[in-house]
Amino acid sequence: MAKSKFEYVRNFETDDTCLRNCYIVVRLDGRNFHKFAEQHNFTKPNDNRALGLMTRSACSVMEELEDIIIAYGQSDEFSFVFKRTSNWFKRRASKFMTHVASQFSSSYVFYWKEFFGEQPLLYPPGFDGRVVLYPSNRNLRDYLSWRQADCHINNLYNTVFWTLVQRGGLTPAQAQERLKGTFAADKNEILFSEFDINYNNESLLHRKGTALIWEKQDETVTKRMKLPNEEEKDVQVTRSRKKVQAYHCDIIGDQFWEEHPDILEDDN
Ligand code: DGT
Ligand code: MG
Ligand code: MG
Ligand code: MG
Ligand code: MG
Repeated sequence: MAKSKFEYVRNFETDDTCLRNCYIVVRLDGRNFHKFAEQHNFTKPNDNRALGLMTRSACSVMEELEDIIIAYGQSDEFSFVFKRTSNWFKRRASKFMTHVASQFSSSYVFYWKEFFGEQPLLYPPGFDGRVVLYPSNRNLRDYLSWRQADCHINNLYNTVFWTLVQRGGLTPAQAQERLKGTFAADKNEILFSEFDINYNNESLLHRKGTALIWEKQDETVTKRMKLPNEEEKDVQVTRSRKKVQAYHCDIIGDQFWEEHPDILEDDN
């Protein structure tokens, strides 16, 4: 094909190929969700409709895009981990980031009503994205541990804060003052001794966030079959299908990884 004299502009594109052998992580975060949550009457500290919609959108990303082995989400963020051998879009960072962000954002709007019902979506939400590469299984696990530790720290704080406000009758400013300089043990103690709440019995979804992985599931369907020289008949056919499965459990310790040895590829 003849080239136009404009073709040279292509050379202005920069190379953003992700280093080989590394896990490619795309993390999305809701843009200005402090305001978005207020405007859409999210319950405090956790809104299960909002968390459900985030997870539904993340499932769509896993199902529609290639090579995602695990995703982890909490609050208004979700991280997607692509397998280290992925060669999707020749490992171009911008393709990964933009496909994840746009698939997630359109799903968030598309599935809004399924979760929020009569609560209208007042304006189009947006999500920022970034790409980070992790060269070893240890680094990748530490990344996911970092996000889950963040979930724990924020959720413990928010749980005590809103309990002090909603049940303790403190103003937000007073609750903030009360919690200044407190450690995790102090927060647990406030919940337990003043409100009879054992933090460890609070919902796992809120304390641990959501990990999405692929799992094989047997699916049995009835098929009408016609064999040569035989009558047509119904036959049960079982096949194994990969499905996205959600977990709300600890992913910092070894147990989760030992129970799901297929998620990570060997380091060497
Ligand atoms: P950004 O990310 O810099 O554009 O700004 P934000 O406002 O999104 O800040 P970020 O991402 O650090 O914090 C997430 C905000 O979203 C935080 O203000 C609380 C809000 N949020 C997330 N999930 C829930 C929820 O389930 N309930 C309520 N009430 N708020 C939530
Ligand atoms: Mg932020
Ligand atoms: Mg945000
Ligand atoms: Mg956030
Ligand atoms: Mg195109």
